[in-house]
Amino acid sequence: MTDTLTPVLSADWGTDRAWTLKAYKQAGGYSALETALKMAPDDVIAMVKDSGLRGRGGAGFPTGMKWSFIPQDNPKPKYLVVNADESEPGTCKDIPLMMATPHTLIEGVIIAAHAIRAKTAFIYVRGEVLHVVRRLRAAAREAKEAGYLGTDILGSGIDVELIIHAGAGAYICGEETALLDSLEGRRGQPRLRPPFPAVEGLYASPTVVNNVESIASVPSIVKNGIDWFGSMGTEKSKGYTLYSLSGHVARPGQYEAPLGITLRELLDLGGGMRPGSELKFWTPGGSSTPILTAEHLDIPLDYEGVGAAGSMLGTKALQVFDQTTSVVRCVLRWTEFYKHESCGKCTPCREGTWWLVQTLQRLDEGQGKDGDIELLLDLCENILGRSFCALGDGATSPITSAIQHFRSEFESGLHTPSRELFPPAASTLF
Ligand code: L3W
Ligand code: SF4
Repeated sequence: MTDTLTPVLSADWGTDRAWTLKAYKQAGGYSALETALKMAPDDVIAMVKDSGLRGRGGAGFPTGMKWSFIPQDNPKPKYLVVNADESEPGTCKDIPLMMATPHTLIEGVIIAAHAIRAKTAFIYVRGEVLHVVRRLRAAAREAKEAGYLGTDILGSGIDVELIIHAGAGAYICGEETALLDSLEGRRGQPRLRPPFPAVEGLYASPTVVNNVESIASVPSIVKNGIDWFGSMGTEKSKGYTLYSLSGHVARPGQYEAPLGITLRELLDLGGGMRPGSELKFWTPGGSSTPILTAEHLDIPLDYEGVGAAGSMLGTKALQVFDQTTSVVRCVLRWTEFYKHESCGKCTPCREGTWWLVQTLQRLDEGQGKDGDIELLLDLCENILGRSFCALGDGATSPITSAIQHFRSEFESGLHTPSRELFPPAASTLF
């Protein structure tokens, strides 16, 4: 099955000192930039649009289309902001990418900035990962000294300054408008959309916000062409992508494979479930996407296939759980995370996540009250679609889907603690 892997972004992760400019150039790095700088900005946008590249941060929005929304008749400066605030539970693809080959991202940044005519670009990095900030800053220095950043890049007359910004460690700052508030020096809280950032973003100027993996995918498209990119993946979800496989699997880690691969195939690549483990439930994209079960092992991992199964592809963070895992406890852990990370701006999420945790705690302790399952569903109904941003909606996904697939475990919470049904000693995760 190993021929199913399509290492592109991860191709050089094992190379000696892959993060240096020297190693990157030896692997053909920055040749795509040279090509792109000779292209008209609109032609770069058209190429990315025609490639079918979709945002890799969770929503799958077409990247080239987002770039084309930047109003070029607006006299304000244009900005490119890379969302490197990777915090979705289970998601661990952008950080390894930035650590292993930061120049892939920087090359993508310069090409994207050229396309949207931005002279200033930012990479907003999750605050907890200072090692990533240092690595990116060192790579940006190298790139600048080599003439890839700054003024008159490679004699093209094009200028791009890159600023690496460290956040302060809040999950909500991965929401694009909260990220922009934070970058402007304010407390990170989501803004009302529309206007979308493409029209009114950083400093009320047109701004493209893209995920690390989306921008890092651009050089390979410029270098190898759209037919090459489209030869992988499915009709509507083209290309390859990084899947983060974790949990009760034999070899957790990053697997770069085409969109549309199934979990069964990915598990084969990851050595299968751990000895003695049977698949009980899994999430396709972090904890904000509804959980799926063993029934869904053969759905294509693309935006359409996962959507049709009642979930979302999200960040492609596949967390796999076996029969020793208590669904109630797992969902409680995720909900505690959302309660902690709720920014507090809107009532349904701020108050609702608090109530969800209280109720789930009772069920986890085997002290649930009659009507607690209905209470959970009612709370979720009042959060979903009534919250200001996707965090509130995401908090409801694991709960409603878990009740749908494992209602009897929640019913057991009316009298039996999870730890008795699923002794922690038997599980290697909780
Ligand atoms: C201009 C329009 N731009 C949409 C842009 C919009 C954004 C992109 C997608 O949430 C999901 C969320 C998490 N004119 C536009 C337009 N845009 N219409 O397109 O927008 P949207 O609203 O569909 O999604 P989003 O707000 O970007 C992302 C889910 O991902 N998720 C969490 C991810 C967390 C991380 C992390 O920790 N790093 O990635 C996991 O599933 O729940 O549903 O740029 O401006 N008419
Ligand atoms: Fe803040 Fe939650 Fe409301 Fe989003 S849904 S604005 S995180 S309180």
